[in-house]
Amino acid sequence: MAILDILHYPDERLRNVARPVARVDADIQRTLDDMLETMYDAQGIGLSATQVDYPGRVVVIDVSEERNQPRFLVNPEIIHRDGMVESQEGCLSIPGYCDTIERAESIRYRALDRDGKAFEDEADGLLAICIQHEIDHLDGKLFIDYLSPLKRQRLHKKYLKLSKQPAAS
Ligand code: GNR
Ligand code: NI
Repeated sequence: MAILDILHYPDERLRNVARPVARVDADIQRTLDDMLETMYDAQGIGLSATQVDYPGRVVVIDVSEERNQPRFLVNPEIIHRDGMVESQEGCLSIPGYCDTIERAESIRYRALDRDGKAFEDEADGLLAICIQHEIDHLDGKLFIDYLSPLKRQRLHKKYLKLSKQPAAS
């Protein structure tokens, strides 16, 4: 396993749209395992392929307190949304910023698991939020895209400046 580099806003590669995975083979499984290790290392509850500059539609999630319930979603799709909730979000690709946006409260989704087996399930609470956040990443979308233009512009300036400074050690 390996810890991968996580891209930081405003890296343009965060805007790439990921391609569907044709087959869950050993290469994809290794990527999923590396992403899981990277997510645990960064103390996130989810991580998308886009954030580690991998071109396929894959996501890892663990919303458990104990950090022992990993979920692997390949080609995830939301097939139904219900309700609306305010969601306080942060993102490993936008370190140090969090804000409140609206998300669907509960979802029905389908995906392939780590063995390439198709499944369908329902989610609510933090898991539903996280799945929506990660699928957005696969579509090149960030949670700050839902904020007002004024807030986004302020954020963009701040993170552009940060990105031009030498990395902290
Ligand atoms: O670790 C994360 N926490 C989080 C909190 C509220 C809503 C979404 C998230 S996902 C985030 C990890 C991340 O950036 N995944 O893309
Ligand atoms: Ni994120």
